[in-house]
Amino acid sequence: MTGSETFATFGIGLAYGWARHQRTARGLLKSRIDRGFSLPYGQVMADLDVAVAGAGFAGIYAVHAFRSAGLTVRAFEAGSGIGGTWFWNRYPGARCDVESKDYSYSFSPELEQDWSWSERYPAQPEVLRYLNHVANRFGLWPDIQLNTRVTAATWDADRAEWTVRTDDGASVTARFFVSAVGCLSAYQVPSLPGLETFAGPWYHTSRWPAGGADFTGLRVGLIGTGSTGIQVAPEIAAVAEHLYVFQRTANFAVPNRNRAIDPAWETAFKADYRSYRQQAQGSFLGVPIAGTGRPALAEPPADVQRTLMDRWQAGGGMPFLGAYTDVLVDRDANDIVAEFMRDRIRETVADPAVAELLLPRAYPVGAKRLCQSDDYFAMFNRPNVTLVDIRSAPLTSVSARGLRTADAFYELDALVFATGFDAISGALNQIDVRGAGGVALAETWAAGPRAYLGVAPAGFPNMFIVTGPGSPSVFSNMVLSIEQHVEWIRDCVLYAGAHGYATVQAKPSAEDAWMAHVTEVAYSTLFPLADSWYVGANIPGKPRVFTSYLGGVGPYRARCDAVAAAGYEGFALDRRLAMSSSVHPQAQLILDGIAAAGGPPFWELTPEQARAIVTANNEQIGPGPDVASVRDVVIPGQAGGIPARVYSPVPSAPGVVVYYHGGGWVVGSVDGWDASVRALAVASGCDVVSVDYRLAPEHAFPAAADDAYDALVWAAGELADGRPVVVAGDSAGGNLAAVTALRARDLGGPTLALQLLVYPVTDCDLDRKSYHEYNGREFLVNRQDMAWYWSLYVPEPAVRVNPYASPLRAPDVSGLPPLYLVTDEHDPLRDEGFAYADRLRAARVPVEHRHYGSQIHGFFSFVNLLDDADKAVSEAGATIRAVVKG
Ligand code: NA7
Repeated sequence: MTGSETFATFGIGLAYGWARHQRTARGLLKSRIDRGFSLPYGQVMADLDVAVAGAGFAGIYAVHAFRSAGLTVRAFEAGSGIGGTWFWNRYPGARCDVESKDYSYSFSPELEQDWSWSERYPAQPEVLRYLNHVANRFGLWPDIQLNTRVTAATWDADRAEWTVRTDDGASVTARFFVSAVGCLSAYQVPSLPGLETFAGPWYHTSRWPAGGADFTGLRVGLIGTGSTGIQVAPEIAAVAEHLYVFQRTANFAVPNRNRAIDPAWETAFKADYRSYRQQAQGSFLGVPIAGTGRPALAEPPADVQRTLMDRWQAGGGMPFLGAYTDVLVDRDANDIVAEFMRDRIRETVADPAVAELLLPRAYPVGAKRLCQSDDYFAMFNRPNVTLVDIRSAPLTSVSARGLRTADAFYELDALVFATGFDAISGALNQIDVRGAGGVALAETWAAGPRAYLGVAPAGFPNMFIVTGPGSPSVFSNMVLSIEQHVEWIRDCVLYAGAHGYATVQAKPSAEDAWMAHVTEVAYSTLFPLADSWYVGANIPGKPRVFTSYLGGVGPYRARCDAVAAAGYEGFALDRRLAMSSSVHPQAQLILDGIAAAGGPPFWELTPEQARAIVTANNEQIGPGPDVASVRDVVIPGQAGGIPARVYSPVPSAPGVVVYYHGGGWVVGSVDGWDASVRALAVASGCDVVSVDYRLAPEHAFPAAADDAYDALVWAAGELADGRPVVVAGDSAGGNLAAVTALRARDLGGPTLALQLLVYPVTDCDLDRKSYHEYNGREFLVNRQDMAWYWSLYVPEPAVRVNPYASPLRAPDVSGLPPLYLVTDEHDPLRDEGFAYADRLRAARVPVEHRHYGSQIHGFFSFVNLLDDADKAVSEAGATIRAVVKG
């Protein structure tokens, strides 16, 4: 501490400090503290641990997985129901192209046994029923907020938390932000001139009216012949007077051979569901497909035709394309399969001219999503269906009565757009996501979306994307990939908590390397050859980048697991806050006061002079809150009576806190710490004994430590009388509390419920980084002050390594009481606090750590002056309350 006569500007601090004091710190407590030590680190009290955008398959499971891990979570969903893409895509004929036995959660063996699918390929209503069943079964509704669209998410580096804003005008803070908005959520309607003038109704398949649309007797124009268009077309053709299918690109489609699930088959299959799921996890697509394992080009052509026909008859895209190993990497092999499929179209469609138009030739089969349908091609044999080629004569405009192409006009009563999505990045780019330095995600992704391992975008700390760009996502069984991502993210969040990291962020170099790998793998296949939504080609102006990982689900999972096992390789994990250089304005007022007062530094004063300054300064804090009783006692110590003051907030408090004030073992006093100790008594609801231990240099080490221990023995015996006991202290007092906890363990002394250490001195090494950061700088305590204090408390340097002076040096810290650690950023003692937490964690001692990123050494005592002091005392008190209640 620099030697000012008083804090010159405390007058200002005092004026508003009093006003704040009226509302007390007690109201600041939130539910988090009730969970005791489930979260070992949290420098701020964010509203949530995890905020999730979206409640489709990913968001629903995220709620369950995070919550089951003891984290607080809320998912915000724009829809009036859960289900995401399965909520919105309720057009007739909507059906999953992955089998129901695969396209379902695997996390709960009970769930997979209880639920019965009715069909091989589930239709949209059944998928939605399933998801609602899951939400009901696992009681997820309280943590899902419907009808609420996430509009913005902003990273706050000072607090290491996200502020997530929603379209109802509300906002919530969360330590982690998880996007579960899905890969195919942002639908696109082509900009056709005159669409607004169309007299009839028009629909996009992805925003289908909940009540359905009636096309009976209407002339309907359908634009789009991808998976969706192919599914909806036969449904419309069945009721419409006439259906015009406007085709820009002819697509491949395999039969579904959809059928009802046979109960006997189901029973047999479910008997070994677990091992099936395991196979799926290690498979290429997230579905165990039995391929031949051979290249088509190495097989006799007749055998290839037979195999393809067998699989065509069996139905399903994955087994068909997965028959041979070279179909998606060798154009000649691909051509064999493509020609086989064209033959099937020729066989099915009666009119050769129409068949010819339907033959896909523009891209290798599989390089666009392979469509599945049992009745699409046959539909063109109906007299009320017309195929319109808009490749040769493109759509030009819409008028009130219909659609105009370059060479004709089509009179229409209704229009249906099955024109797809701004895939992978579209939905996330609709949210104003701002990461480190306020940089927008959309800006970062201007050249194409990217994320390390497809899950963590560099520059966006504590943000994860479920099935993001660079992950297998749409090239896999989405449900399985969603589960893998959510579980990986959950484990990463827990790891950060367990190791005291405030932030987790992908390193740009790791992201670059990963995306280069993603690109390299993609370009070893035929996929980039198609103008597909996979590469963003369907959205005008979108950069053409292939952003899905084609290395396979199993290898990808292994890579993710290896990254985690290596301590999250490629991620920067940081204990402190990113923008830690700024001092809180309230604390700055205090520092300004010291600077304005001038005067010699502490270490040039005598201890008496320094004590006089501390006493005068602390008087500026003002009185603490009233308590039921205060009494001065003298504790019998081995070296004589130890004065102490007992604060009782209520007549019969549930526990006892033995408190050791700070002041470098030299300058502190019970009187000087009166306000903050009162506040702690009120916040904890416990009796607090503030110990007037002997000071140095009159009484050098181990006098203070001996008094501290004697006071504990007295408090635990005489005062507590069976009630739980906690030791606590700040700065040098934190040292005494830590040492007392060590001694109690070593000597078989009183059992402690908790040790509350506030920016404690844990080691005599004055060369840690934080000591050099605060070397000679104008802060309440700097490196020179600490050297001076040590020289008075333990004059002989060789003795300072004694664990009862430097508890960090204790050979063994296991079996110590749980630690609640408070640290601050602008503090030479910062790093030794972190080091102590690390050591205790490594010894499996429960640790909860709150770090105040903009605070200064000593802040905990300035209860009337600093909001953070009120908050810190309040949080610590609440933890003590929880601990003593058991
Ligand atoms: P897709 O597969 O992107 O299909 C969209 C269709 O719409 C496709 O035929 C497009 O033709 C056509 N389209 C898109 N824009 C236009 C314009 N401006 N004019 C004419 N035609 C256009 O979307 P889906 O909804 O079918 O399927 C998306 C995924 O959902 C699917 O892959 C499955 O994974 C589930 P194009 O081929 O671009 O010439």
